Amino acid sequence: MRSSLLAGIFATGAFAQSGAWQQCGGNGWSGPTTCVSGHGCVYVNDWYSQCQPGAAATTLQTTTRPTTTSGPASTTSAGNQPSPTPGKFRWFGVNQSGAEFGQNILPGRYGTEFIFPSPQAIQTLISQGYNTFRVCFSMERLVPNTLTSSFDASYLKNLTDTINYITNAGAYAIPDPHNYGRYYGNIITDTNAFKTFFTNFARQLATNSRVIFDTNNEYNTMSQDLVLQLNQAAIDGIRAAGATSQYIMVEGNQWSGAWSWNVTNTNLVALTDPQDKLIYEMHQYLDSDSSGTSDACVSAQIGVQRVVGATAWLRANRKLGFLGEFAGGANSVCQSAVKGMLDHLQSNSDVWTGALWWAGGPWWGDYIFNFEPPSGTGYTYYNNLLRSYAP
Ligand SMILES: *[C@@H]1O[C@H](CO)[C@@H](O)[C@H](O)[C@H]1NC(C)=O
Ligand SMILES: *[C@@H]1O[C@H](CO)[C@@H](O)[C@H](O)[C@H]1NC(C)=O
Ligand SMILES: CC(=O)N[C@H]1CO[C@H](CO)[C@@H](O)[C@@H]1O
Repeated sequence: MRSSLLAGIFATGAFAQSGAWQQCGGNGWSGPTTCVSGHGCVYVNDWYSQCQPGAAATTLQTTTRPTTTSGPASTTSAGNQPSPTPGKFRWFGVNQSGAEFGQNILPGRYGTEFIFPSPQAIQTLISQGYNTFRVCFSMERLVPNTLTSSFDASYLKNLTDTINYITNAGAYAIPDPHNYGRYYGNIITDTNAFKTFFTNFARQLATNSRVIFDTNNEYNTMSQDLVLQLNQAAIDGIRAAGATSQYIMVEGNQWSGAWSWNVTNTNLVALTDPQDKLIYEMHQYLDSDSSGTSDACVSAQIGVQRVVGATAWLRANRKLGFLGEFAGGANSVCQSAVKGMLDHLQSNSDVWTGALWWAGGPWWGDYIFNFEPPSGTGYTYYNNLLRSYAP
């Protein structure tokens, strides 16, 4: 599976040094084991060492884990934030799509326009080691009348059944209002109503400590200040429900892209949480426009290149991040790019708490990133690689 990466390195000459972010060691690696000036070869896992800027210039053994530290120094976490295990994610898994499908037909019919994730598929993924599932849903189906009105009991039950299935199995569930900061297509501007929605919703899940809240999927093309206010309203609403043990994922404007986070979403540093349990959820795809609509990746290095700015932002601002959506096509360039990105995130696990593949779910069919076992394109191509990052 690393054939293209090997070919790429050999093209530069067998005795050359590896470049920034390139591989420099690992089980079975026979390429260069030293790095270009200013970079050190850092052990990531038994199969992969990487040239990272500023790291002590060392050549590590390729097969055994060094007894010295493998992860970066832990410099950022504070308060109630998860204590990081160097080189390990806390949350790693798959988006579960289905209940938000058919967004143009509301409320739509169960089994026709939308569906809930399959417990059997989730169980298979848990048995592969994945421990986190983001369960997408539609706010219009949950509260059909207004943001502050009562829930559709049947949709709520199906959603909470899915969440409870996941958490009873010992994994984490992230209920995701897949609404892009909108309700029936209109940008949500009533922050009080948004807060009330979250108070009502969080009350349903307040005692489940394996739930992680997500304020909304991919705010975009809206006021940056409004994104700040909506996230803050959601945080305040969740805490007002007495849901105080759970982490809350906040998302940014412009589809929450990691590649532009340090330019677009810097105002979100001002979000506050009395429980100090905020996680900045970003998304990143590796095609030319980062939209995740093509199975072609820009290059084998694009994964790392698109997230390093976010890593620096998180560290500089003493925040924690989570890559809530990522994917790549079933080809060797994307595989190298995905691997490089995940290795980077994992080796910066003092600020990156985990990542989720986009996406599993019963209705993806021949979708380029389908992670539904047993035969989804993404699952068959990427499961062996991805499960090596499971906590
Ligand atoms: C909930 O799921 C049941 C099947 O378990 C289905 O009959 C029902 O229509 C669903 N309702 C909604 C609103 O999803
Ligand atoms: C933002 O991040 C990108 C890469 O993700 C980086 O190229 C750029 O220099 C960063 N810009 C700032 C202002 O930090
Ligand atoms: C990048 C990507 O695949 N995004 C999709 C997420 O799922 C929603 C609906 O489930 C789609 O509308 C997005 O295009």
